[in-house]
Amino acid sequence: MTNSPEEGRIELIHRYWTAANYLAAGQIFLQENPLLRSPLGPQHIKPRLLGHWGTSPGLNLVYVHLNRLIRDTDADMMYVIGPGHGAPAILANCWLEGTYSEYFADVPRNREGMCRLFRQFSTPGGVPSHVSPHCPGSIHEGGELGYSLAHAFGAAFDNPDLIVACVVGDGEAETGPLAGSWKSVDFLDPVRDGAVLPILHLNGYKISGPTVLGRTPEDEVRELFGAHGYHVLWVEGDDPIPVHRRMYDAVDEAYRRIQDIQASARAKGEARERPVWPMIVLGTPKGWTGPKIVEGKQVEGTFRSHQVPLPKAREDDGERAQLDAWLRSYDPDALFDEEGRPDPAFDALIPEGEKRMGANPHANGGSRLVDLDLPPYTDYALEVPSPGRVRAEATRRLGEFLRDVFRRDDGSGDFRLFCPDETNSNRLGAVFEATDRCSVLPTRPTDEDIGPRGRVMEVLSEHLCEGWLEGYVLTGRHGIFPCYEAFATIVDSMMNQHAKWLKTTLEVPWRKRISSLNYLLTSHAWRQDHNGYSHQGPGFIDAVINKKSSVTRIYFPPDANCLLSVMDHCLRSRNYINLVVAGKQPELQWLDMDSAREHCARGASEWKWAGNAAEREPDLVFGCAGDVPTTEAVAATWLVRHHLPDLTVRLVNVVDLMALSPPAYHPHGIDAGTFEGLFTREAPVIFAYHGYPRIVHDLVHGRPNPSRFHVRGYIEEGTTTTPFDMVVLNRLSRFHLVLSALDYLPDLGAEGQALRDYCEERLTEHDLYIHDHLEDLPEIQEWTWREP
Ligand SMILES: Cc1ncc(C[n+]2csc(CCOP(=O)(O)OP(=O)(O)O)c2C)c(N)n1
Ligand SMILES: [Mg+2]
Repeated sequence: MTNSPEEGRIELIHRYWTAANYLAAGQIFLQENPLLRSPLGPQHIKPRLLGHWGTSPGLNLVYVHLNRLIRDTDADMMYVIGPGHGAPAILANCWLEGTYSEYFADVPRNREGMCRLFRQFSTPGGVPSHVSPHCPGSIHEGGELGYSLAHAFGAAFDNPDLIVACVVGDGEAETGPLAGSWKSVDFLDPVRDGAVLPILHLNGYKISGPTVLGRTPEDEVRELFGAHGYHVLWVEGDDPIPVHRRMYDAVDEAYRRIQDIQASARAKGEARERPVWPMIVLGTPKGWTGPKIVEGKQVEGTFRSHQVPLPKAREDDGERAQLDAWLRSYDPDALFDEEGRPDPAFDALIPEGEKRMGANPHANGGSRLVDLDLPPYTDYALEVPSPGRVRAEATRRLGEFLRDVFRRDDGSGDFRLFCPDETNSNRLGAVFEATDRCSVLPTRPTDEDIGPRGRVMEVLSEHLCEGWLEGYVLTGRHGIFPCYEAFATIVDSMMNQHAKWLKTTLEVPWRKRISSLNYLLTSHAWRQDHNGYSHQGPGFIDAVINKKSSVTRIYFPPDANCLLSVMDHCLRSRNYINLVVAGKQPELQWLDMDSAREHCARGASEWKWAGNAAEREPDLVFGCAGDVPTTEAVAATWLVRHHLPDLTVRLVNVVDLMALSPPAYHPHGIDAGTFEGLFTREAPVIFAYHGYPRIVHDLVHGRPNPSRFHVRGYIEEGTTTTPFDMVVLNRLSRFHLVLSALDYLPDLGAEGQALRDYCEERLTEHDLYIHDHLEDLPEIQEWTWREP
């Protein structure tokens, strides 16, 4: 049963909404005269009219009704806005509730502050047009549509008392990631987690056309969401007061249903049956209360209200008069006092302190962040008595470390692993000794390691893994995303948006640093033994490289001990996107733990045991980054030393890819002296690289004589073939590296020619052998390092 609100309360809600609508419109149009105390002139209107009106009235409506609910129930609520282009609405509400002026003292809650609020919106030196990090209470800018619901669920995980209200645009609902996000509810444990209240904003339109759900019959929309596991509360209309009444009841009922689900599950310690969570469908006109007709065309209630409904208001007298009439229709004198302060009656709808959605601490996640309790990674050290003699699966070792991160959880529950169904395949399965895969759906006896309390979030959607993890870290927790390397590019764009968010937060002083977004790219291009060409693609590295250097780090640990050292570092770091690329297959191990730690701290170093140039300037340098390329480069070093003992050769391994770049481009770039100490000024450098080769050329631009760098990497050759054939097909094999070296060294006469012939013969032999025996030559499979 809901209590029918008193009419006075509905009236107050309506007036508050009206004030927010006025403030939203004011931000889009006005630079002066914020309260319309004089007739509107062209000089009061901004020269460039930018922003989005259409979605704003709906976002305002939701905001005031959530405020009312918080006032009545003391609920802890966050507001995630899918149509983030509706920032004028959110900024208006933050200003009304006072949080805006607390964060930005130069925008006080009076006439002067209102003028600043208007003038700064979408103007140089001002604030962006979307719900960016500058906006109090935001964890989601909503610029690129599709991720709101995933972020909302990520925020709700492990926050049992939090309700995340999430507006989903009906246009946004057409995106793949959003359409795939509804199932998140099957991973939400009502005992342990908070709740998400999705609000589908069915305003019928996107930028210039109708939306699919906007033209779908109501019963089908209800069935669709019913099947996803939601109880739909339908609020529709274009007459404000009846809509307010319905919305008032709907948020009450949604809250009551959330409380019931949680109370009953928490009393029993588990959800005995699949909970049916509430959601609201809000069907109100796009651009509601705005201009009805402009130049003979209907604007209110259509796509034409999406951006600026009166684009010529400054120069065109008719449009300006229409703007004047529109803004005055809200009657600002009745909403704000002489000094421009909001009517004190509104205080009855503003939640207290941190209960205001603009001040919710979860939305400034760094303010709640607690360091992860990590076991000493050195306890997981792999015994490496001498370099290049034992083989091990690096990720399996890491899995044991991660298992114990879960085990050390003292109940605070702030670490999760997000993975598209590949935890075992990526050889991280040890984590299942400590926790389950998470699911609240029924299980079968044949299932393994699955339950509602699991901390491994396995869902076959890279978008969801990414979106949940982002929401989780943005609200002050920690996580890791192991992913098949080739399929990380699915979330390329999401990573891009997160990088922009992180970069921007550095410009917002009150935003506290959050934990880093940690990717482990494994099952990588070189060892896709089962899957072949479709699974071979190192492109995600290139995507990360191009992001702002202040927020990106890229690591290629060559073996298990280096992987442990790197991952420990990443899990302690703040505000970065950390990309760690490491294979899962048995590979040669190079460094004991002490050497690994030192090597990783340097970012790049000479492996003196491999070369013979310790005290001399080398004639030739082999560089390498990535586990498989490292093996080839070490083997190439051996070949050169064995066949050309008079030549001096050095091997340099790079763990921290950005070490290669000049420090001006990336803070991890090693200084010129160290760079030359490794790679010399003159010697040819044959570089074996894990990904697309051009990247290394790009990174060493600005280093001495960059044209002496000759890079071998993945050149889009591949199929289901042997591991060594992969490096042969891509011309990265030890033999190709040696051949390349011979091309760039001075003529070595008969000795050089003999080595060239030897390498070519080995390549021919390889080709014949694998076609005959369907596996690599024993001397390749069993190759280990020994003194040349
Ligand atoms: C992924 C993506 N594609 C395209 C756009 C461009 N765009 C901005 S707003 C918008 C329409 C959004 O419609 P809807 O979600 O219904 O929001 P409304 O403004 O109607 O509330 C589009 C297509 C975008 N921001 N993101
Ligand atoms: Mg819409």
